[in-house]
Amino acid sequence: MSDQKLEAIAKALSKARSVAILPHLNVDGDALGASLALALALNSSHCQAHVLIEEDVPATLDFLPGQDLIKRSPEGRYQVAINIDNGDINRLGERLAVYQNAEIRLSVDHHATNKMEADVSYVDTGAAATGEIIHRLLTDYMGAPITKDIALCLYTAIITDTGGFRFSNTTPETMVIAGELMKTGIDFTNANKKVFDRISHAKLFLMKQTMNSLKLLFDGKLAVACLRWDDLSSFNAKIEDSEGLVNIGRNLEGVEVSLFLREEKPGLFKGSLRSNEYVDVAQIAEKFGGGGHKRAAGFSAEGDLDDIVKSLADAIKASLTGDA
Ligand SMILES: [Mn+2]
Repeated sequence: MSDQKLEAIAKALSKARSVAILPHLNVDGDALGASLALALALNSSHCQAHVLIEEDVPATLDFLPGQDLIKRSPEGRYQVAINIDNGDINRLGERLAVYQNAEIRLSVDHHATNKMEADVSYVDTGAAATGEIIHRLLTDYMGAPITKDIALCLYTAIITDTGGFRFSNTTPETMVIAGELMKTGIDFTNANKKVFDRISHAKLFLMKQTMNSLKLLFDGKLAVACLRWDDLSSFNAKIEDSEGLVNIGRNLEGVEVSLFLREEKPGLFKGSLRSNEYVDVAQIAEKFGGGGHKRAAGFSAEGDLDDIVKSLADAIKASLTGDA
């Protein structure tokens, strides 16, 4: 089945001489893997494509190929800019100008809460990862060969967003694509080890702090945990070191919703929400100015931790009892 928007995106990319690829702030494996796969494919043809990010590449993703195509600042003006795995213009950070100054603005994403403005915006909420959409774009619409390097990037994108093919967003199509990628001979065990298993010393410390802070509310249906600024700064922890800590609460028996708050700067919190079976956490995150997926979402909040937890808990209580 052909999609007109993907066709238009493929056409614009095929004609472009320079492309800025813009994943969301604090890149994860899907955002960076999908971006690098596209960059590798475009650079192997006619075009100069850069992946622009503002932070360091997380150590968990340092094995991804194509990192010479990552730039910290734009090199001139780009003809085409493409937003990747991001539904919120604020998550372009300082790269917003690059996006707005491009002649053509494209967007490819899978977040249900996507609000990006673009000349062509393609959102497929049924795709487990943006990497799946990029795979479809490259193979079905651009006729680009999936090299081993591109395959490793896309495989990493998919395992990141499906938790290693375990989350409910995993589809038969996800497995078919992953199978195709494996056929190229990628070292998938290493990718899984780097993304899921290896932990830094800082992360071990943060895991302990998270467990110490964990509280249960509403008959154990809501787990709340937080990391304070002092915890994060005392161990020189990077943002990636707190990735996945929301799952400590989510995985506890009886828990439906896990709320994890990380104090990024004094008084400024980044919130993560996960649910197990029935609560739509994207709706809750949206009430607090964030967004995401039904079972995984995020938001930012400023102020006193107790107040923030209280207002979140009230909103979550309503959806736990069905009074939302
Ligand atoms: Mn994603």
